[in-house]
Amino acid sequence: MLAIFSKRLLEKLESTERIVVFTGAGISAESGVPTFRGAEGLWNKFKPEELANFDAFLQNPELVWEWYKYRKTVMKTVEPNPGHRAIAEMERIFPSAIVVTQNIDNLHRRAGSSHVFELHGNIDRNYCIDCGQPHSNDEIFAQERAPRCLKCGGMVRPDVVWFGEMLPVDVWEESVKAVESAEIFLSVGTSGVVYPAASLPSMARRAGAFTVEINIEPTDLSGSFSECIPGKAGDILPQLLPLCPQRSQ
Ligand code: BJW
Ligand code: ZN
Repeated sequence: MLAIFSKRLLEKLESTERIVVFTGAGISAESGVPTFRGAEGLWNKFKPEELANFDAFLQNPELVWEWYKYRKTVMKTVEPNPGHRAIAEMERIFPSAIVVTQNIDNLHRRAGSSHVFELHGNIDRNYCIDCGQPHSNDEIFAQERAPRCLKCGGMVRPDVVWFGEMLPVDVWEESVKAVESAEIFLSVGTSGVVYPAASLPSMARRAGAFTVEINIEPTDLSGSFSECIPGKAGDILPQLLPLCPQRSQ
């Protein structure tokens, strides 16, 4: 579908150096990674409170690991899509472009983005909750049941951020710094319901950024953006790219 971009956005792009792209599960939907919420969301089938918090993990590690092993397997088979690639391309136009993502799927890095802040961890990493020993996915998959630490026998968990857990402090602080100095802030494919990540768009706007939401449907946060562009990330972003300054010269 042909996207129409506002004059205001195109003018902003002409004069901008600092751009932050904030992403959620929607950017990876077109790669075949299920989103969390919505009609096709993961949590129509699984309850978040059963799976994405530490107490649930302690009570039912087998169930939680079944879910994560399934998702690790899915993520091995998927590839970055045109949305991820367009964001990576932006680095050629805006060398200081930063991606702040809630996703744990590695697809931004695999698409070529080099400045990626992962707010909710990374599904490729695992660690022992007792001694901190990292464990590779091969070590995880070699164990049929919920994996145990090869060093101390403790429980191993995926290195992702569950409800009630702090985001990695350094990643959060760097993200806030980038967001507060952004001139353009693009929010792509997130429902904006999970905090503190969902506070970043309003933080950007308060600090003076021109903020844009790209989503297939309105979100709780839509009213707080400078403008909203309805549509799929993989459609909209590749159309926006050639309109960025250096590429049109
Ligand atoms: C497309 C598209 C296409 C589709 N193109 N678009 C009460 C009030 C306020 C806050 C709280 C509260 N009670 C608890 C809290 C805090 C809690 C929270 O926010 N809860 C709310 C749900 C109420 N937050 C936390 O606990 C966080 N930590 C924290 O606050 O620490 C401080 C603290 C410490 C101690 C005690 C208390 C507080 C941690 C949050 C961790 C979130 N973790 C997860 C799981 C990660 C691991 C894993 O993947 O397994 O992160 S939850 C899940 O949601 C995941 C995501 O990153 C996150 C956000 O989801 P996202 O990306 O927005 O996906 P969806 O599915 O929701 O949306 C997809 C969107 O894409 C939709 O809008 C579609 O329309 C769109 N879309 N296709 C464009 N092609
Ligand atoms: Zn251990």
